[in-house]
Amino acid sequence: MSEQHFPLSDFIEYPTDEMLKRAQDNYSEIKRRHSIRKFSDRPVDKSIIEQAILAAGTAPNGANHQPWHFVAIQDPEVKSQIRQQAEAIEQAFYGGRGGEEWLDALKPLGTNANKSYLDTAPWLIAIFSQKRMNTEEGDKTNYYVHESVGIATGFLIQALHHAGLGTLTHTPKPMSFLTEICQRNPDNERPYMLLVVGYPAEDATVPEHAINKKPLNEILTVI
Ligand code: IYR
Repeated sequence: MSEQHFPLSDFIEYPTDEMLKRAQDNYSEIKRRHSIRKFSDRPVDKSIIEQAILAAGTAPNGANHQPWHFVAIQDPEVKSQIRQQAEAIEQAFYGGRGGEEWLDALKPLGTNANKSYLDTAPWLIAIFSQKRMNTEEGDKTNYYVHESVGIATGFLIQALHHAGLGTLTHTPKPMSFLTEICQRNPDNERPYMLLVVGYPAEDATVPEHAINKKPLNEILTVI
């Protein structure tokens, strides 16, 4: 038997010209989002992080199981532990484990194994995906876990940008150290991504390489 359904009372329809204007405004705002690799240590209120996580939690996902968990880290001691572990992994990566092709692809970004922003930025958000969901009726399988958590992460990045903060997606490989540091259950949860959050440092830069986005005719086919 299907559950009760409610009318879609909060959908808003706009006149066509207004709809185009809204789409343009959204594009203008989102195209100002750039990954930040130099953060200010200025504090950011927890309430901003909480609102952004609420937005992430509205993402479409498999069977509405919401297969994610977010750990928002501000404790300097925990951030420092994360930095130490991440840098050890990145040293191996940049020391050759990444392989020539990958390391070559990163050259225009100018990245290296130094991850001082993991200490400097006021917040790190560790995003975990969940294989199964615990309910009163027992354990249930989660579906489309990777897709769901990916979309939620996109929502989170957008929400933080919209609020006026900079972010960096960070995915040291392997990331299992985050499970331990954040004290998450390794049987059910996998670290998906580490998001660095804060104000950009005054001298933060964006590599030219990262500004060039593919034109519409390269990324869109209309049939
Ligand atoms: N995780 C490394 C390497 C890295 C990989 C990709 I793909 C990037 O777009 C950027 C960096 C690091 O954080 O330096």
